[in-house]
Amino acid sequence: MQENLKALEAEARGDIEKAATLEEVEEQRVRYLGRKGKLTLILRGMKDLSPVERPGVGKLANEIRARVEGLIRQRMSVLNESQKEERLEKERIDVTMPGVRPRVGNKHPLTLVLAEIKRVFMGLGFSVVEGPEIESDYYNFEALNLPPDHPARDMQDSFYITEEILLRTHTSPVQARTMERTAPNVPVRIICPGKVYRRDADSTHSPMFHQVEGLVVDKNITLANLKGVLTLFVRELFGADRKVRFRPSYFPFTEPSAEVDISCVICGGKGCRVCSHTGWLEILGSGLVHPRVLAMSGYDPKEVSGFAFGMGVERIAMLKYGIDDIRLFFENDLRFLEQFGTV
Ligand code: 2U9
Repeated sequence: MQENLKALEAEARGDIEKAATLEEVEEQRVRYLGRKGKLTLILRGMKDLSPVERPGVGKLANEIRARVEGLIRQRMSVLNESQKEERLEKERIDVTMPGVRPRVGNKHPLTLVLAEIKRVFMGLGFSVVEGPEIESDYYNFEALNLPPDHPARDMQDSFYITEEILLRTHTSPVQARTMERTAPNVPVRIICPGKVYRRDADSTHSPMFHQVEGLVVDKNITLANLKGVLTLFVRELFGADRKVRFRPSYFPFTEPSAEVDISCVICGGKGCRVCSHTGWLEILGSGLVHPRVLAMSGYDPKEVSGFAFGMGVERIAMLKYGIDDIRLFFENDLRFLEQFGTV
């Protein structure tokens, strides 16, 4: 029995030394020390030995098991070490190689123009307020003094969802809601940017476009305040040497009303194709808030007055960058988008 054990130890030693990989060492561990391993079976057979033999054989078998376990550990650590070298060799990188430059995007021209518009008005103390794109007939039309038979309410011009609910056709309902919330004696000084929707589509009209509208309500607001603020705004956006002209107009929500023109950005006022040979470009609508609109939102028109204005962001961007087709903003053609600076 003792001879058998010694022979088994020699056999295990040879097998373990021959193992060339960690997997092969594991195979040998199972072969000798596993649940049905050769040494395990011998240890398990001890109970059949005579009480005289048992202590000597048992001691030897346990010593051999400890030595075989040691051999296995040792072989594993040797192989581990040499395989680590191989692994590190495979992972070697050349840190002097040039890197892969990530593609950097740039802001959409409408985002750039909107940021510029906000910057000017925030500098003048205006707050930015946003509101829902799905509106009720009341806030989109009625609160703005557009009577039920007004042509702007036509199904042909607006996207109706139900008889009473539609996609807003301007951001004016945001101002109406703000006035209603703050009346009767809190001053208002806000701009309202956002998407608006009209049933219109050609090179200068898109069914969805962006507006910024503004509203100031306080004691003693006059046409002089309107002219001062809008002249400053226009010169900030288009340059200090732009001429500005206020031309009488009509909107249901303002009285009096005025459209704002700037000297043509292309020809400087001499007359060209872009300004239809007038020397002027229309960029804004404006006016003093109609007393009925103030009253409907809870203000007393005898106590306060206000001015309001509105502009199309696409139109401003087209004039600023010399873009001749509004659809370019929404086609996402990189050849177009990449021409505008990163910020
Ligand atoms: C309230 C009171 C008054 C908003 C105004 C304009 C003039 C205007 C157009 C410009 C080009 C719309 O995008 S566009 O087609 N807007 O001319 N908008 S005054 O007046 C208001 C709004 C809300 C409560």
